[in-house]
Amino acid sequence: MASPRAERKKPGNHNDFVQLCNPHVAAMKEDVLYHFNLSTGTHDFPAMFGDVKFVCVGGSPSRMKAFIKYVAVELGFDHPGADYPDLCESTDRYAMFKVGPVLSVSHGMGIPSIAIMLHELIKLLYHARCSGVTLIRIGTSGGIGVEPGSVVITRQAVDACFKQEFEQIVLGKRVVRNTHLDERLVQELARCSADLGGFPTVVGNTMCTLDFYEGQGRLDGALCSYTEKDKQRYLRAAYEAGIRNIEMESSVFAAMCNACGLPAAVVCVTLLDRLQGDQISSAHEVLAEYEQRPQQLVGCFIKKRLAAA
Ligand code: R2B
Ligand code: URA
Repeated sequence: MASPRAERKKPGNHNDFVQLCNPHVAAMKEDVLYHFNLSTGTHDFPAMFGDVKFVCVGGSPSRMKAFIKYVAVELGFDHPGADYPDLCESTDRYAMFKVGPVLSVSHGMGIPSIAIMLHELIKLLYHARCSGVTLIRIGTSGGIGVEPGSVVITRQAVDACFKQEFEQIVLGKRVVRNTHLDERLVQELARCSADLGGFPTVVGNTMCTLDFYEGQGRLDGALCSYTEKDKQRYLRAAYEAGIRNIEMESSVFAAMCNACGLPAAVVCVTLLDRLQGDQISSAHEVLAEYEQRPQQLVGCFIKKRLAAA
């Protein structure tokens, strides 16, 4: 097994400039961030993004636009009717919005989609000479043994075998990266949840899978190779391993942020309890309200951090 060299920089602090784990980029005359439709040759990254301190990422473009609108009002940067242009013009691969020190970026579904976005996002922060940046993924998930609508703050991102690692094939070899997340952020976010009240929040492990259906032990996909009993056994073993929710991006998010020394956190709401079923069938308004919960928690966190700065 190949081990990544020179990774796992010390955790960032507020004077840390964003660094890459790739010596080749510094030597490039121009860097085209293809999926953002942004380039160092055509855009002034330090002017556009140099003041970014908080980057929030989430699956859907509309949710990330709603987040920037919410946070702009919450932090007193703007009025409720303000609109925000998508900074990734002429591409719909990802969407990006900014207000003050907060950047909000969509990443699509699954590990490959978020990984591509994160390569370009971390390079963007590096080219912009950003320092003291915190990254938070806000999203949805399936809960295990928790009330639907609960927010899970991830302590450890684990794979489908409950291991705290992210494996990728690089040049034909297995590379395994650590999925360490920042414990201080976990505690800060948990305190925000206590301050906010209003919805249940738990700190627990998050399982990251490659698929929504069989990969998460669902019985309702187009394929299913196991029984209800097998599914229950697996999900209960996951619960015993401290896993409280399942989603599809946390492991590579944690691994990439960790390798680049960026403090990172994952905050996901649970849409259902997977011990009780597989289908997400709650009313649209119920799900829409659930989806606002991670936004509220992270809005509160940013507000407190800015007040303390
Ligand atoms: C949560 O929800 C999506 C699947 O519905 C996926 O992106 C995830 O992690
Ligand atoms: N997202 C997931 O990945 N799984 C769920 O069950 C719900 C949302």
